[in-house]
Amino acid sequence: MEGRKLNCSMEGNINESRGALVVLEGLDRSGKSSQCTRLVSYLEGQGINAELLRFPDRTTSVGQMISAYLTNTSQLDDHTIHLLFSANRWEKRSLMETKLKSGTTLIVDRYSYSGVAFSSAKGLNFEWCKAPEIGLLAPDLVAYLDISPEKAAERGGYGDERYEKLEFQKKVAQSYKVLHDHSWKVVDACQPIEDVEKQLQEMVLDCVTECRKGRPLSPLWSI
Ligand code: DGP
Repeated sequence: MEGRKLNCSMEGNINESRGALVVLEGLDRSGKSSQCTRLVSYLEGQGINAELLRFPDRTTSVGQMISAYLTNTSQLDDHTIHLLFSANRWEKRSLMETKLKSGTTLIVDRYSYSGVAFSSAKGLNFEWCKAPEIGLLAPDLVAYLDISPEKAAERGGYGDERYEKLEFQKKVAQSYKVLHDHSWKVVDACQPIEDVEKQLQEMVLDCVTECRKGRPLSPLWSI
């Protein structure tokens, strides 16, 4: 996927078996969170060590600032909150690398792509949005749960958080279109939940097999 060049901390990892870094992306209400939970249970049932991570991780002190912003309890400049979301991923980077190298597959609910899609939807420069994400771990698989903003909005409605508005989600959908590349696996999120689940299981199993063979870890968006 992104940047095949290895940085120093990742060298020595070539051909060593490891867990897979799998990211699920999509609009709010696309079904990501349920599918992430189901995937972890499925993998565990197959005897594969797997853990669920989600970004933002609201349990850290940075995450609590993000949560206050999302729930409209605090106001922050768009650039500032962008960097906080990124910092929230950076604070987990080394733990993620350790887990992957120890053979644990990570199923991640949102990652840097959300960072760029949501902030650029507010009008921030695309390349500026990508910059703080450079050097995080590149996912082995990005699965995009594809649903139109209108259909997503019909799914039980949005909550009260800052970005859960149809007009804004339309802009996020546009940003995801610009951001996505040929390596992403696009899954039709309007299918029955079990069909989405089955497709994800197949692609994740393939990915886990590849990583067990020793696919090297690489940095995201390396320059
Ligand atoms: P979630 O917990 O997945 O519902 O995410 C909370 C909200 O934050 C959701 O509307 C998507 C948005 N979001 C997630 N990651 C980022 C990010 O890195 N940057 C920005 N600006 N928004 C994000």
